Amino acid sequence: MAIMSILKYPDPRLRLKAACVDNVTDRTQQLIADMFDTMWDANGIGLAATQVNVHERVIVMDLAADGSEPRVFINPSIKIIDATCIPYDEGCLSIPNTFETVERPSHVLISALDQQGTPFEEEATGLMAVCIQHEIDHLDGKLFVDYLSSIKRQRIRKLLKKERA
Ligand code: GNR
Ligand code: NI
Repeated sequence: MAIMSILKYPDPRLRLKAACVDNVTDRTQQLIADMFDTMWDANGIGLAATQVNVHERVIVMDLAADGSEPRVFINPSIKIIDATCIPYDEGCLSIPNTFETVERPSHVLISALDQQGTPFEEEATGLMAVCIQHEIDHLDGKLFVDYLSSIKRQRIRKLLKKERA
């Protein structure tokens, strides 16, 4: 069990593009275990490896946030099934104390490898659809604040800077 430290906006390492996982190894399993510990410790519902400064395409998720629904997505991709956007008040463990409304497609088909490296597909709506899009964005170096106006983004950046100082 290891709790990793979570990079905080505007750390430039959050902008790196994560590489595909070629082989799911013991090292991948260790990373996944540590990511779950880190996510649950921080009371998050999802975590992308990018946020713990590992630039590989690995996501963990537990929409219940209590250990009851652990999910792993390796090399995830999505296809949009319904492009109708739904608004959701998003937060991010890399952007503490900040919630803003973001609109994303409401229904997606996820393709990924599971923890054993076996491919699977799954349809997602609601919070699951929001969360997988938020996490895949992390793997591509993108943050939810990128969808806001630059004025709002600037304000968030200054507030976080002040809180940390
Ligand atoms: O814990 C989290 N909650 C959340 C709420 C609304 C939309 C997305 C999320 S993901 C976030 C954890 C996180 O930062 N994952 O990258
Ligand atoms: Ni996030």
